[in-house]
Amino acid sequence: MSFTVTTPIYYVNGAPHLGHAYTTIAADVMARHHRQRGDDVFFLTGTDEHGEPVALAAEKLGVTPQALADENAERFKALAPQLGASNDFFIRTTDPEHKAGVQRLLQAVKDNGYVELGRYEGWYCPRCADFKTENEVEDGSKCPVHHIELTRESEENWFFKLSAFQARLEALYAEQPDFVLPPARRNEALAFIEGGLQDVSLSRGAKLQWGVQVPWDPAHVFYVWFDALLNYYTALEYAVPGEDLTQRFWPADFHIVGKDILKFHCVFWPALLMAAGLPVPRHILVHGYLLMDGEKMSKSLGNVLDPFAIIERFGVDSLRFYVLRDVAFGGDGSVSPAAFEQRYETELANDFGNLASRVSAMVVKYRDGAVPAGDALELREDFDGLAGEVAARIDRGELTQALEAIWARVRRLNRYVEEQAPWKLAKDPARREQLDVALATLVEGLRTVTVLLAAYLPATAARLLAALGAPDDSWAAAAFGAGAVTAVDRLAPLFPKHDAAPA
Ligand code: ME8
Repeated sequence: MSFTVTTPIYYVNGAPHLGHAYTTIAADVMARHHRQRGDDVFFLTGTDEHGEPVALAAEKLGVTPQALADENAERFKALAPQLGASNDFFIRTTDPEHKAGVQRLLQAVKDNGYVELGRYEGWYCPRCADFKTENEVEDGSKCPVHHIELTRESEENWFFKLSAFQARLEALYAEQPDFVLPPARRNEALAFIEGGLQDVSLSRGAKLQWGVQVPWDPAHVFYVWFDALLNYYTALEYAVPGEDLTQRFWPADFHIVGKDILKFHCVFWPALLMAAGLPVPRHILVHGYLLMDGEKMSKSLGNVLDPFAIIERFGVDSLRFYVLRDVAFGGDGSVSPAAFEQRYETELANDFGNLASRVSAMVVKYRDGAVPAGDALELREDFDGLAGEVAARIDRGELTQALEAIWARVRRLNRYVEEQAPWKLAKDPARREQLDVALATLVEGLRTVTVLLAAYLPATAARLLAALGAPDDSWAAAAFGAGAVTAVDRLAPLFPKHDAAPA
């Protein structure tokens, strides 16, 4: 089976922050999970380089948009490996192949009869690059995302006939009830559609030159959102030189996006694909905001928390874990250095790290590192169906719930240590067999949760599985009882304690 997952392509008007890292981490968990299942995976991320958000930021800095794009695209490109992200390609919308693809696909949309000339009159947010409808406006004339005064635009434009897709979009939502996930976001998107669709600007005229030229009207560039959305498709045409991956990887399985760009992905995007005669994606997975002091982090608000500082001090896996654990994926949630530290100490260092250290130390102490053989294992019923549940939850975009299902077993294993008290069993020669069973159960339980956690904590899982001599992290190996660890060494702490709060 093939599996395609994408992040939004990020604007290069500023540096990457935790909000961007969040979506990239979520997409990476899905990509890694599907590789574990043996799927043929394509994971795409990249940068959105045209339009007003970038042109205005460059103007402010006194540099050309291209220079700003070149500088910041490098920073976003470097972010992916720093997050442990296993993306297969990094697209930049200034790539000549992408630009040619945009021109070809939008020409097809026009040839199919879905483009006409019109005049736009209304509100516009230059930071969102979004033409706001009256009911999207805050306090009469402000952007609900950036809280800045919107501009009043009146411009002759090419329009995309979005209104022609009202019925087809309603049918799509009826036939594919999980097209948008989670269900609350689906209802929001559907309500927008049912509220009545208006045609939308497809191009910008004289006011903006930084974009992909409209082939049938060279004085215009395409409105940045149409250029940007098409990245998900054009990337497949040139990610591998000389090969067209569209047959293999289109339609995408999951586009993961923040709720700020729901309208573009859940409404414009499927309509645009229909207009171009292309299949629509299987799912749009919409998550909420990471909040600091109750406000969405964003480059333009300037209240950013630096993911790099956390990675440097605590390791990348702890950041991946924290953001997917502390905020239920889909909803909004506050993040803070104090909450990070709390999760790190109590869950990574204590629940999981200590479990691994204790189990390995006990096998070394009581059995000279040899794991008792035989398949007399306890806790089978606690692990029964777990891998299936985790996979099913990830397939519904429930990344936090899947992680919680695994973590419940980490806690179960810790309780089992207390129940069994191997240090007492070891003192009683008559209970030698029970000690064997307890140690074998703990090693197998530890191995199983580690395989299940590999998509979330890839570096830690690889290290731990290697130390257990059981590097197989395929989904078959995620079944309790599937492994055969024969020996363990004493492990160094997986998540060392830190004294001071993170920067
Ligand atoms: O919108 N909490 O780019 P962008 C959670 N170029 N996620 C956040 C976040 C926060 N505080 N801040 C940002 C654009 N994000 C367009 C997208 S796609 C064809 C074009 C994440 O740089 C989240 O995924 O403003 C959000 O949707 C995205 O970054 C916006 O990034």
